[in-house]
Amino acid sequence: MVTSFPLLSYQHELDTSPEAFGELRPSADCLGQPGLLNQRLEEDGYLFIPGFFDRELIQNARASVTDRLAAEGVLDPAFPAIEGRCQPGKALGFRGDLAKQNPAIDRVVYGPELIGFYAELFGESVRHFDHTWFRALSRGQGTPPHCDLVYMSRGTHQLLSCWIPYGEVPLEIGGLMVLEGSHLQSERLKNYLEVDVDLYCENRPKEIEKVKEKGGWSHPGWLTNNPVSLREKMGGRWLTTHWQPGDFLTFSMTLIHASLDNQTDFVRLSSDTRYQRASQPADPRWVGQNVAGHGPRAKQGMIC
Ligand SMILES: O=C(O)CCC(=O)C(=O)O
Ligand SMILES: [Fe+2]
Repeated sequence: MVTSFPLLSYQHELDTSPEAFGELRPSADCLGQPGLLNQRLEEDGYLFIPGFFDRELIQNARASVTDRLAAEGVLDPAFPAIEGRCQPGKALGFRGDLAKQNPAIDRVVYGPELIGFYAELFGESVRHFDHTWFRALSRGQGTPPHCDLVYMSRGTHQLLSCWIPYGEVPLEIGGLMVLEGSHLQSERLKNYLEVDVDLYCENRPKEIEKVKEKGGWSHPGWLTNNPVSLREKMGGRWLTTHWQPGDFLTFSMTLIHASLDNQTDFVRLSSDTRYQRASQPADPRWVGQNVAGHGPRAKQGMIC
């Protein structure tokens, strides 16, 4: 992929040479062929399905969010809200609230198209987590490299994340990227993949204070803040794409991923949601009407 400007991820300039950076492999041609889809998922650790959703569904969901942001006064009133232009200096970030009581987002993430996709992939009925992660990232913001397992490992590990952009996300607005082949390096990442951010050591007073009493995490969850040196160590390329409304990416719990930084005044809107086989146990932190999440009910002590 040729870029005419430096790409940043967590403020590090990415090496965009062909050995270090490339395009996600599309798998839309495998839809309707679960055997092939599963084979791809095993090989790549992800499935990138461009143009999966009807654009109108995505546009409705985007409008529901940009209307809320406009009402908050976060967007520049000189432009239509749907454009999502931020007022300079207004930082956004993790905004799970934007997906709450939001039927237009629910329609996308738990609607028949995506649930049907997972039912076919899993070969049985599907359960999704009851929490919808939602992000509204503004200039300078991005996500450092991590695997999702450290946040959701108390049920089946045959769980898949789904990342959906709400609107076009060119490289300078900064969408998701995955580290090629990293799902095949779990042995090397063993210590990291065993982390559960809500577990603390009962025999370490500092951890009791930090996690149980103050509600913090035993580990930041990130593998590192530096996507450039991580890639040099692990090998593979950082893979991403110029995202279009209608695209989605689903990936496994042990695939390292991160995002490009937003270098514009347009807000980057995306959801991430989780799906598994209904017959397998689900991480109790993410099930129910009022999920425990990473809150006080999720904290668990153990003797280390
Ligand atoms: O949207 C992002 O920046 C990060 C998303 C992510 O980590 C995920 O989908 O699991
Ligand atoms: Fe993630």
